[in-house]
Amino acid sequence: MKHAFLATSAFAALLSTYAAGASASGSHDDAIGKPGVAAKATRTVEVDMTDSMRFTPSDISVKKGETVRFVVRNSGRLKHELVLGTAQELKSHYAAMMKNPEMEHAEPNMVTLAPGMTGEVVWQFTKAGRVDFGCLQPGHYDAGMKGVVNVAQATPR
Ligand SMILES: [Cu+2]
Repeated sequence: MKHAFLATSAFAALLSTYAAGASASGSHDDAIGKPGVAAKATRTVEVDMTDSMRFTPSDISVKKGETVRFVVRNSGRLKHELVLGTAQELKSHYAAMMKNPEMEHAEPNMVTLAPGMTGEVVWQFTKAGRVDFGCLQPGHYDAGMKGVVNVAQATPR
């Protein structure tokens, strides 16, 4: 009996952790925008990632409402990634990556690339303001592998 109870509560804890994660990612979609549809992309931005721990460009300007197709290339010899988020989200996600370097993660707001590979992130920026991005591979974010997307208010007609 006791065992059954423990198993059940562990399962419940797991479920609530999962639910918390799901709602957190729901709110981040609101904060930084949402996954975009490639066919509706109004702009393509090529971003290069290197072992000097830099994104090129690292400062990107878009307009509110725009869907951007990021074509991301890893020119380095290390694994790199581009993850969009608020600065707060990137920091906490990075802390988790530091604890679990082998953690695999894949979501619409990111692309993780082996050396020499190219991938895409299609994202719609629905709020004016600032959206951060970074490489959360251990050591990279701290070394300055980060950038910013400035989302301008759409020009009124
Ligand atoms: Cu990196």
